[in-house]
Amino acid sequence: MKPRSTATRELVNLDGLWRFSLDRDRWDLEAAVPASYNDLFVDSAIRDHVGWVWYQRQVRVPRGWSGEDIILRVDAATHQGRIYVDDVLVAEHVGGYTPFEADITAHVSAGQEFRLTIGVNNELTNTTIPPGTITVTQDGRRRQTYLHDFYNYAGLARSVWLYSVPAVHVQDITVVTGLDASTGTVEYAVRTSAPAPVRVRVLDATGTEVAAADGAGGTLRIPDVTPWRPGAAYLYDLLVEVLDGDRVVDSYTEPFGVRTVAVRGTEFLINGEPFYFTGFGKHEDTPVRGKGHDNAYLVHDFQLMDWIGANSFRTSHYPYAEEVMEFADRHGIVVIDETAAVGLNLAVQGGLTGVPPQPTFSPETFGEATRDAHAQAIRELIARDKNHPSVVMWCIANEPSSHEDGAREYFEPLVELTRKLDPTRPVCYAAVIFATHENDRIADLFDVLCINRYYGWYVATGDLATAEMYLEHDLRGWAARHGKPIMMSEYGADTMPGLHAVWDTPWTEEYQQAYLEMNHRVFDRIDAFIGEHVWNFADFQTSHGIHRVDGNKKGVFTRDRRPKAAAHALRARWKPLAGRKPPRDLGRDT
Ligand code: BDP
Repeated sequence: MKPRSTATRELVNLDGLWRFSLDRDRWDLEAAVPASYNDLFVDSAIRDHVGWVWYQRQVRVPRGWSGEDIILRVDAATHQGRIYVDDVLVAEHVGGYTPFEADITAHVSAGQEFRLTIGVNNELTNTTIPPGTITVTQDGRRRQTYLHDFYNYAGLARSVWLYSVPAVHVQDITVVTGLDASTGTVEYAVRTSAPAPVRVRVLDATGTEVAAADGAGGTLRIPDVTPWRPGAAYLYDLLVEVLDGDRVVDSYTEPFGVRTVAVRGTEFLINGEPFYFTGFGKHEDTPVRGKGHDNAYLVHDFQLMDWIGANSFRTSHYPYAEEVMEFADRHGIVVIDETAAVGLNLAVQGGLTGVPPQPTFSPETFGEATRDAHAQAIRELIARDKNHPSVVMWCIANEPSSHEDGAREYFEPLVELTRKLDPTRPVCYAAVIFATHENDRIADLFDVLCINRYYGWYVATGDLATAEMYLEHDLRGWAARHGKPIMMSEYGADTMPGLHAVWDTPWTEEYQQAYLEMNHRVFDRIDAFIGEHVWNFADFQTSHGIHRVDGNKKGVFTRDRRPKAAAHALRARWKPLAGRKPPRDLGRDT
C-alpha cells in the first residue's frame, strides 16, 4: 500500500540530495533523488556504467516513533535495489518500476540517526524484465544492450520514504466496485498483520459517511452513487480502521472510484457505455532527470493531454510512478497499465542487424526463468495498482514475438495468472508488426486486440497511398479473425520540429500530420475499432543508434513539451469526440 500519513501513521519523505558513488570508496558526488543518475553528471563512466551504484544519506528516526514498526520504502530502484541500514542488508528487490520495503524496526531507534545506503543495479539480462544482454569489449569494459529503443535510465527515479505503522496494522486492501442501477456496490477485503477486528466506512467527496460495515471483508452499498467516469472523476474514500476494543489502533484511507469495465462483443464498456480511447503511448522521460518523477511535468503533461483531447494513455513500457496513477484517478484520465515486459522479441533484432535471429522462446533465450520474472512483474503491478479506477486494462507485454514457436506456451500461464489476480479487468498485449492476424499465436487468449503499426514509416516509407492499403488490409484481417475490439496502441512518424515540405517527405511536420490522417481514415472505416494511441506523446531519449537523432522524435510534443503541427490536427479530431467513436465517414474528410 502507498505510504500515507493517517491518524495512526507518520510519514517522512527522504527525497533530496544523497551522496553518490560507483564503488562505495569515494563519496564526493551528490545525486538528486528522485532522478535517474545518468544525465546528472558530465562523466561517461557514470552514464555508461553497467552494474551497481550507491546512494547514501543520514536519516534520523523521529523521536516519537518508539513502539511503532518502522518501514523504509523505495518507490523504484531501476532495475534492482538493495537497502542497507548502517552496514546491514535489510531488503533486496528485482524489478525496476515497482516499490519495495524493508521493516527496519529491529535496526534503528526512535530519535537516533542511521546511515541509509541504497544500492541500485541497472543490468538487464535474459532473465530480467525488460531483458537485455551484457557484453565485454576488447578493452574490458562491460556494455549493456537491450531490445527496446528508450534509454536505459537507472537509479532512484521515484521517492524514498520512512514511515511508522502500529504493530497491528492494515497490510492490504482490495476494492472491487459495481453498479446496480443508482446504487454502487463495493466489495472490499482487508488483510491485517495480525487477527484483529476491522471497521470500514465509505466517505463521499464532502467527507460524509455514505456506507459502513464491520469485518475484514464484505460488500458495501452506496445509494445514489456518483460513478467515476472518464473526464468526470469522482472519488470516495474507504476509511479502514483496525480496532482493539473501542480503540482505533490503525487507520488507513484508500481512495477509490465506483465504475465498471467490460468487453462486450467488439465494444469496450466503461459503466456500461461504449468508450473510444484517444491518447498516447507515453514515457517517463524528461531532460536531465531521465525517468525521475517530476510533479511539474506530471501536471503539465495532463494539461496538454486535456488540451489535445486525449482521454487516455498507456504506461508504455513499464509501470509509472504512483503519483501519476493517483493523478489520473483524480482527473478522470483512463489508463492502460503495462508491465515492463518490452523486448521479448529476438526477431526484431535479427531484422535490424542482419544477424540471423535466435528463437525468442527457448531455454537459452527467454525460458522459464524469464517467465518467472515476468509473472513477478505482473503480480507486483496488480498488487500496486488494483484499486485505481483509472486503470481499465492490463497490458502484460509490448511487442513480444507472438508468432514464434513457444509464444503460446510462454503466455498462456501469464494470462491465466493476470486473470486470477484480477478477474475484473480486460487483458491485452501490444502486437508487433511481424505478428500478423495469420501467424500470431496468442491473440485469442486476450480481450482486446492492441496493434502497433508503422505503415508509412518503417514500411512503405513516404508512400501513404500504399501504407493506407496495407494498414486497412492488416487491421481488417485481425478484426475478421477474432471478432474482438481492436485499437491502435502505437502509430507514429519521427518528426523534426521546424522541418517543412510541400511533398510527402518523412521527418517533416506535414508528413506526421498526413501520416496520422491516413491512419484515422482507416480506423474510421473499421467497425470494431475502439481507440487510437499515437506513438508518442513526446520525443524521448533513446540508446545510441543510427535510426535516431538525439532520441525518438515521434512525439506529438517535443521533449520540452512544445506542440508540433500534428498536435493541432489531433486536437481538431479528438476534442469533439469526447470518448465517443468517430462517425464512420469522418476520416474521409480529414
Ligand atoms: C515500437 C516500440 C516502441 C518504439 C517504436 C518506434 O513498441 O517502443 O519506440 O516502435 O520505433 O516498435 O518508434
